[in-house]
Amino acid sequence: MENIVIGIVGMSCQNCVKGIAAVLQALPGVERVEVSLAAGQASVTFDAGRLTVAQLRDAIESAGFDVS
Ligand code: 9UX
Repeated sequence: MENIVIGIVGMSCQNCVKGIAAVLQALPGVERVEVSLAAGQASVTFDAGRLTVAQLRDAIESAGFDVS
């Protein structure tokens, strides 16, 4: 398992946090997701054999947020 912290721009409330967490959690290969509104970032533990960091970033952007 690999862990990455991705900066997220545009989260304004806890529903944003929940939405991003749900989108990331739904990707096959994602094991653990922690999204922080205060820190503006997501910490994701994932199986690098099944998923790339680019796919994680794409999923966040598809949900309507910018990745920093
Ligand atoms: Mo809260 Mo986020 O009303 O797009 S869900 S700002």
